[in-house]
Amino acid sequence: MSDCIFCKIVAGELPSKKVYEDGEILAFHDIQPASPIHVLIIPKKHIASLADAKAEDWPLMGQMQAAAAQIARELDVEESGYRVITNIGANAGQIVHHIHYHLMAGARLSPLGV
Ligand code: IU
Repeated sequence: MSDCIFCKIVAGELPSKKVYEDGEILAFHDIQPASPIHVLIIPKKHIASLADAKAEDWPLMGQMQAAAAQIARELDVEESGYRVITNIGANAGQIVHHIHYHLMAGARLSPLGV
């Protein structure tokens, strides 16, 4: 999508601090980290949110989760623990409408909730 900021990052039109890349997936440090380690894992394909993923996209969603686990190992937070979440829609606070998993680690994270 031409006006999507994450598609521009995928295309190399905007910079990112890359931590992982393969044919379908890109992961980079969040520009405004909410935890000491805060990485975003995105598909190169534009999908607005988990709610917009089609049956054909489920393998890709699995690949993103596998990438999250691999990145956590590489960043050495597997043992201390980490969180992988995706926000969907307004109530969850989704700002960027290109699906992304947040990988958060490096400190004791606050409980999920309101
Ligand atoms: P959200 O789940 O849509 O709320 O998360 C969007 C995240 O994308 C948020 O943590 C932003 O700091 C982050 N981000 C970024 O890393 N680079 C950008 O250019 C923009 C947002 I816009």
